[in-house]
Amino acid sequence: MKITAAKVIVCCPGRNFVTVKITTDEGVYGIGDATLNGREKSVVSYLEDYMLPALIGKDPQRIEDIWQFFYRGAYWRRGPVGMCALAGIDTALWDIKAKLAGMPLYQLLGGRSRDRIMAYTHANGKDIPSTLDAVAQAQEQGYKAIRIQCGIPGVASTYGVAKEGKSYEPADADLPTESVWSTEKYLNFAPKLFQAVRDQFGDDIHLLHDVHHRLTPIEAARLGKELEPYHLFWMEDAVPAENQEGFKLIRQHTTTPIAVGEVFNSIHDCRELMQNQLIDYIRTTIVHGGGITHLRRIADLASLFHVRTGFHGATDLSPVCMGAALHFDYWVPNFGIQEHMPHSELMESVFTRHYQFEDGYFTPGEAPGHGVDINEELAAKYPYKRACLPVNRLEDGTLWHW
Ligand code: KDG
Ligand code: MG
Repeated sequence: MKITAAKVIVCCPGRNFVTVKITTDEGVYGIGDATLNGREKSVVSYLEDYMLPALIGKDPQRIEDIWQFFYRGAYWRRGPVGMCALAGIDTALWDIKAKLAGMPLYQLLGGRSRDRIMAYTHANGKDIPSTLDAVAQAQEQGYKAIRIQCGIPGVASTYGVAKEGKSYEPADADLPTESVWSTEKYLNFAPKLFQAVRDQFGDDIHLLHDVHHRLTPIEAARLGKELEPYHLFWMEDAVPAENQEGFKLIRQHTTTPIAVGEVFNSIHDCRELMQNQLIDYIRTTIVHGGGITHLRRIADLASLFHVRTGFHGATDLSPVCMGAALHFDYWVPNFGIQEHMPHSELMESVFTRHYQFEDGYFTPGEAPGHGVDINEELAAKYPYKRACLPVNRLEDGTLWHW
């Protein structure tokens, strides 16, 4: 069996998505997500200029060998662009293999380890009352786990808070816009927010929170400690993870569970955090982590250290990634939770899916493969439109982490 064609489909049905499509001489094809938010075209070039030409003629059933060919063979390994490109190919190959086997992908991975997949969604508002309304709305939709983000009094714009009447989408401008950050105002405010949520909704709901890399380790330690009474499911990305020693300091001070890794792209980014038991949830998902082949290794390593998966699932990960992730979640023994930010109706007309949501939980569907397809004719009507993520400055103008 041979790969006869491999191409990239770029479309923007409300936001940019990069999809790899691989076709075989037996007519079976597979697709994979290779979207890297705000840097989509770099991945397209990596794929079109270097990887896809080398795929033609290869046996699509040799997923492992193809993965090693592109990983070891790149010489300059790892990195977000290369690993996203590799993920697009790897996911498409798993899709092909599962279709050839006539099985849903989760069966090929080893069968399901659970009946349904718990997902969390986002609730955000410009102030505490509107955030509480958003939590109530998410609960009405069935979610049992909710990520809470809120505007900070005295700070003009805050990460995770949607513009009036719109759903949250950070890559919203042709060139990066600037937002403002105040650690002091945030740290003073965050416990009040969670107090208000627990007061209104009680203990029978999982609460999550994303700090989006903005604190230093000792500040994160303070936040984790002050949020302990509200029993968070997790505190996410409290610090930038380049300095992994910092996680020791956080761990020494708080029992609030720690999630990290949506910007990681390799097992080497999280190995020491896991081995030292400094984290509880690993966020790296299929599109950013080199595909299913590499995520299996990350999840297996994690399982040795009581670390569970909590896959990133923002809207910049296409429905193709979501579909593949849900098959993975259904199988992986050390599953924790799956993030879900709903894609728009338009996005879901371009990408058709078999996964289903009911009462706070997903199932991946029984179609052979990962169950997500792309309507290429429709996709062609929505061409790429550059959109960048913002940058962040402290109140005195210092450039900070976004
Ligand atoms: O592209 C950036 C987004 O994916 C990110 O800001 C979303 O942090 C995020 C999350 O936890 O969903
Ligand atoms: Mg995050």
